[in-house]
Amino acid sequence: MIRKLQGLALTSAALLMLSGCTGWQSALDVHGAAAISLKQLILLIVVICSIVWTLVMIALIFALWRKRDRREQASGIDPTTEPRLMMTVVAAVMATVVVIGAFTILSFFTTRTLNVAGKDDLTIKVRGLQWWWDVEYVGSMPDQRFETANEIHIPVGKNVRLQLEGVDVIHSFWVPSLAGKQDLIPGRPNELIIRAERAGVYRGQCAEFCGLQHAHMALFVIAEEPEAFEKWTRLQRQNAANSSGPEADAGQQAFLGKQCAACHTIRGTAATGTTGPDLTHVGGRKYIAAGLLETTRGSLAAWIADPQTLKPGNNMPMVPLNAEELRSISAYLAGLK
Ligand code: HEC
Ligand SMILES: [Cu+2]
Repeated sequence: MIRKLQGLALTSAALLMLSGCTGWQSALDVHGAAAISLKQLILLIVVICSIVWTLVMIALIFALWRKRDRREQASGIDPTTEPRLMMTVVAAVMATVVVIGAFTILSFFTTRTLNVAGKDDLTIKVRGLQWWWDVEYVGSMPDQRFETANEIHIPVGKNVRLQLEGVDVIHSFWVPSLAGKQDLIPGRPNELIIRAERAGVYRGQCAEFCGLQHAHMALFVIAEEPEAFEKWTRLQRQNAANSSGPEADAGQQAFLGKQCAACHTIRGTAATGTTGPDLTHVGGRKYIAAGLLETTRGSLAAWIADPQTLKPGNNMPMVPLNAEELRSISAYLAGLK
């Protein structure tokens, strides 16, 4: 009975671990150029190391076996086998040097393919803050510039240069299906080129412990066909939608009248704060609070009513609102598509 239970526990633990290898956030489920070459490298290293391990184990068992056969012979080293022993040791040392040398060369060339000196089609600035991602599309003209948060749209098959910088502490940008990790360090800009080979939503996560809500610092890369991407950028460049209806109007008034506007920007209104995410098109994003909640009118209301219970320690204070204000503000923000 206990055996059975142990077996069951082991199997389910193994399955649980393996289930981490697929899905929208896995270094083994790859859809980006960099992630593909990293996966090839790691598979190659695992296969070669497995072969080496098996050979060593066979040699060890063989040696133990022979020793048992000869235990009766009291003699020490047999002079006839000594040269052979020497040869074996030299061969093993050489094989080790060759394998490690090959790994070094392969890693070097793989790292070169991740080179940020390559050509890019689009540049995006990504700033890491406790505990969300500020995303700025730079563009060649000032009117092409816009900001969003926690969600990066990119066109499929294009090289996208990410300029990464930490604002408060060190964070790390990691979207396992697309590329390796890159740190965001205050005062020292880093770069990373990502390219998605297939349309889809890829989840990423801050990969450097950055404080209390480090685990709630997710981001999403949405790779789209070029037309869909163009459509999205055109929409993002626009100012916030004119509030539709009396409830949203009241919501806008309440938003601008409270502290919200001191921390958040809604382009096209008097709200120009920069401490928190740009909310110009917040209703069109899949998630709020860096992957914590799916964006719905209800989750917006829950967040605004009490951000400190949902994400303790985050930098948005609880702003006292009456029920009417809470209702209208969440209606207004949900409508900002
Ligand atoms: C002191 C600055 C500050 C004030 C005041 C403030 N916020 Fe925030 N807000 C933030 C920060 C910082 C975040 C990001 C929190 C996180 O994800 O860790 C945030 C996140 C949000 C989000 C989620 C956005 C997203 O895309 O993730 C919404 C919606 C929001 N705030 C609405 C409001 C409203 C409405 C008010 C006024 C009632 C308000 N905020 C007041 C700083 C502030
Ligand atoms: Cu972080």
